[in-house]
Amino acid sequence: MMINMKILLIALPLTLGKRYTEFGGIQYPNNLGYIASYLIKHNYEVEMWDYNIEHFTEEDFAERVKSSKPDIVGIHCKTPTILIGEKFAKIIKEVNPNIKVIIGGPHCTALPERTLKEFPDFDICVMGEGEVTFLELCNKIKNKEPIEGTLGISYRTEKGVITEPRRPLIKNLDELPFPNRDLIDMKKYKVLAHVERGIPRSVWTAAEIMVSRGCPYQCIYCAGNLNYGLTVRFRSAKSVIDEVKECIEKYNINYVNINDDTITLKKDLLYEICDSFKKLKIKWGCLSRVDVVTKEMLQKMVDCGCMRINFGVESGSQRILDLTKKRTKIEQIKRAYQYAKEVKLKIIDSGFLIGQSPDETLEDVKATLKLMKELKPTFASVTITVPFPGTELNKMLKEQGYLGKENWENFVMFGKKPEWRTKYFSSTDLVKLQKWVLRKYYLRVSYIIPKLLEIRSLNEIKYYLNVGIDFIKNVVIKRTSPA
Ligand code: B12
Repeated sequence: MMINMKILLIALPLTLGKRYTEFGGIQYPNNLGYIASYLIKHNYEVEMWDYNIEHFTEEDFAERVKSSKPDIVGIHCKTPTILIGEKFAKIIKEVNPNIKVIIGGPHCTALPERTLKEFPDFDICVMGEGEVTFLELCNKIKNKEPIEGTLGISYRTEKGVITEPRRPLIKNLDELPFPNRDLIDMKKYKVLAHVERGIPRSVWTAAEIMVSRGCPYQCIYCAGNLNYGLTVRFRSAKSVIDEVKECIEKYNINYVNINDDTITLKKDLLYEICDSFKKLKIKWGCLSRVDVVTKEMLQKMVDCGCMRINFGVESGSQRILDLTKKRTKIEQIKRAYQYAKEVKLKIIDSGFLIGQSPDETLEDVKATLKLMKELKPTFASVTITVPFPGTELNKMLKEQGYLGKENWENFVMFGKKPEWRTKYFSSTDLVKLQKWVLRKYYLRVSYIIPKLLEIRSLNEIKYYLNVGIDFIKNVVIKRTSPA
């Protein structure tokens, strides 16, 4: 006889009970969406809650778990949400200690044993790609079989924590069902400011899509490749387009947000996807490195509806780009921006980092600001580089004695005081520099006036007003003492 088991999947917010600032993004949790689809395909009953879009109290949560009656709860935890994960797990165990709490995501992938030792209410950590491992775990738990030998997990035994070898990666990503988007009402994401900067949810109904998994680069601060390694696996254009068509039909989306580290790595695939986007008349945006784009490529993208690109520039100092193994040149950065402007890409968003190398000096930060002003991106995010577990930066700061307490909730890119320092900057300096660079970039007539002139609708006015207010609250007023 088939025993039905219920699986509950939970996405966590960065701060309990607090609203996000308007300049951070929230997206449908595709990671859990993928796991949900895979489980449903194998006949499990799945429920999914995203606490980024729902307000709740601890009592509400306990009540909800009581009435949902899951057998297994899977929680996605990043480093700064791991403490909230433990809080949730504790409540779950208080409701019913027999519910298995399984966590996944980049934090426990980097530190499986330590996570289980630090947080007593997690039963099992899943490392890396989760679909197959989680299904195998559910099957074993359902059949009351031992979980020993399950690849890609870490778990407690009487003899201590055991970590099994990592599971080989899924060879053909097209075999995975599309992430489930029915378990949470997609409309609920409309309450949030934007999909990404410049794409207000009041104007755009978006779906996030992943075309590939993995990144061949090894920037010292990035935790991205812990999951999928350095080999990039791509889906076929057909699979991607079928998913987009499904999103248009079912959710009436008019924007696709491609979340890959660098979709521009594979030109043929990109062009095939571009052609289909054009036929579907869908607008879209993506991330890219500066060294892989050509003018012809950007032109093609714009012709096929691309209205936003996010370049990870990181620094205006070649010395720092080299030290952090970014493998880009300042000249390539300038060229990519020149091309993007020539082809009239509507939104050029850009990431810049502070404290990305222990050796960064004030001169390097000034070079970053100088480059920002020269490139004039539509938006510039300036974040404090977080030494996430498993990254080379984490190792370097630790070895050099610059990493203080590891209070994980403070491992965020903005809004908290870092628990680390670099050779030349204290943690307070890092925050001051971040805000200084942001103010110097945004609070200029030459930035503000053209931006105001671009606004075309009431919804856009509302959006930019909210973003502006948040900027003033967080960057201008709270100059030196972050929340
Ligand atoms: C898209 C993205 C976002 C989106 C959406 C994130 C989301 N829905 O979770 C947005 C913009 C909202 C976002 C926000 C943040 N992000 Co982000 N994000 C990414 C990005 C670019 C891709 C992630 C993705 O969608 N991958 C595709 C899915 C399919 O893969 P996946 O997430 O890895 O999930 C698989 C496995 O990890 C595993 N798995 C994951 N969860 C679970 C849970 C269970 C139970 C199981 C069994 C398995 C499992 O199975 C999944 C399927 O195989 C990555 C970079 C990267 N290359 O990974 C950074 C990344 C994940 N983000 C990062 C960070 C730090 C953040 C923020 C904390 C930033 C901040 N504000 O300070 C916030 C946190 C928001 C939150 N509440 O969690 C870090 C995480 C590092 C770390 N150790 O924590 C990364 C790695 C980038 C980096 N800096 O190195 N992010």
